[in-house]
Amino acid sequence: MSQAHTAGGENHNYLNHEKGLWSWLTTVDHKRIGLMYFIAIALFFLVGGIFALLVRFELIAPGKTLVDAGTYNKFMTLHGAIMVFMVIIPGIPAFLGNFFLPIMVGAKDVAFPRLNLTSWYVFMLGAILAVLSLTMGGVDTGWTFYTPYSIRTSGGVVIMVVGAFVMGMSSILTGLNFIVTVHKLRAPGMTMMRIPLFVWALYSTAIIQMLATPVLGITLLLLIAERVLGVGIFDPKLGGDPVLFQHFFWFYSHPAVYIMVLPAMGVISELVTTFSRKTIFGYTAIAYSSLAIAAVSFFVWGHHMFVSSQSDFAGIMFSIITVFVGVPTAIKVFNWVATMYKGSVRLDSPMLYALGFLFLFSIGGVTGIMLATLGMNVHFHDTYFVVAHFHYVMVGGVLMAFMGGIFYWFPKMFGKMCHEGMARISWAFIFIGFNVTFFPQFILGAMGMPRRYYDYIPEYHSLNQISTIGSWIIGTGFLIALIAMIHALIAGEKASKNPWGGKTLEWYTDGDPLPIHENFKEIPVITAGPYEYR
Ligand code: HEM
Ligand SMILES: [Cu+2]
Repeated sequence: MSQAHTAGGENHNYLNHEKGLWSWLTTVDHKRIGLMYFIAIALFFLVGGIFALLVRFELIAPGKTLVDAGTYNKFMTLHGAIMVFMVIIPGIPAFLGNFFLPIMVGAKDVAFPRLNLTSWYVFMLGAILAVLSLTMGGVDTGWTFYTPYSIRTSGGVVIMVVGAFVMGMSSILTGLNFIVTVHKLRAPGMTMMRIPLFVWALYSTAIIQMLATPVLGITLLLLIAERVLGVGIFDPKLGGDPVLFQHFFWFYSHPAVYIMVLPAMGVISELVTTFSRKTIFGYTAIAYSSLAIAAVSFFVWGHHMFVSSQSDFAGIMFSIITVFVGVPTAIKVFNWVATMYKGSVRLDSPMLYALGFLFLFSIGGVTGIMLATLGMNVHFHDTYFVVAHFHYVMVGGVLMAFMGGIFYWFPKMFGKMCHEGMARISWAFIFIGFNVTFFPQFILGAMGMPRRYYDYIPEYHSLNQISTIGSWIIGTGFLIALIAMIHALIAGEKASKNPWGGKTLEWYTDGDPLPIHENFKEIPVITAGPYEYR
């Protein structure tokens, strides 16, 4: 790429160097593929969000409000499956990771650009299959597909499970691409201890994606074999063991929660340094704690099965090991807070989202420790306490970081600034709405309200009402964020090359403000660590 400007004098960048829909559908540019994931994931988030609002609306009062119990179960399953497999798991890595990981290590693209495009198509295929289950009578098992119910119930279980399997393949391919890119395409001088912490986080995530996802794949195939061919693996009626399914499922799905949260932590490391104007505190500790979390995450799955006939000894061991996951996590939180300490903290919208993450994720983490404590789990298991816990980590944590990351990198991706006022208002609605929705669920859970139920006793009415009203406030917040982004694309102020004063390589690409097709005219030579503020 020898020219920075095309003949017309127009700024030459990755968005305009080729035009037309076909050029997008066949692109191997990691930046464009990242944006294609963004569009798909935003759409799925809208669908998953609508089902969430429907579920919450049904629960505004005891008895029937909107739909019957069978339909409620299908809405709830679709909400969970879409949010987990189609939004939170792919979200940060496939979109922000694809766009920024190569740039941040000083590469022109990922290691296997065509495989990267293939991953997008595989993901879309899986997602479409999963949603098609709606036309085949829906799925009412919950997103965990527990046996033996999932073997026996009618509806589109098979097609949704095939969809999840196919999306898993996509996840593995993306992980593979990231690992090879980090090892093989770092710019000269970019040692492993100089890669940005977002890259460390994606790298650790990719290891989990590659090691854990095949286990889910096998489990789902066995489930299909049993449903379609009657092979007796999980259903006791056929001579199988239903608890085996839970072991298989959580052997993937607990590490999967770190596929969700490690990238979010990576985003937070970037935001906290940039908006504190200070070199990150404890770079090495944060980098290694990501690897530590990835490793320990494989040994704690049994904390989902304390009351499923697991032996007492296994329960005690899983309880102890789970509490240890809190250590590397706490190390990160400590380092972020230490970075802010005596920094010159600026509360721009991405940083507000980062602080939202810190606050809400900590609540999610500490209630996780409570759930991991054997004696408490017996009371809290399968109650709304668990629902509140995982929403605090997945929405209050991961989604907050995702939003912060989008607002942070928006000017680099689109060359336009979002209206700061609108972005902050969206944050306020989401933050307040989130707590109004989910805090009451801790209380409901402690009072004994079971999760996944369509109906409840009158004693739970008022807290459920509050929770449903909260869901409307969050919905409004995301709508405002969407409007802020569309407004920025149409009428936003032109961004400068580095509006927040970031120090990592993506702020120093060639092209102004958008990166050129190949990111850098000449591959940069790195002489210092990623966050050198003086
Ligand atoms: C880091 C991000 C985390 C995410 C995304 C996450 C997500 C989840 C999800 C989705 C569930 C419910 C599973 C279901 O549908 O049955 C769950 C339950 C649970 N989580 Fe987490 N979690 C996270 C962190 C933690 C931590 C740090 C701990 C403890 C140290 C923890 C302990 C538990 C326990 C014990 C349960 C089982 C509760 C029960 O069903 O009785 N989690 N989590
Ligand atoms: Cu778990």
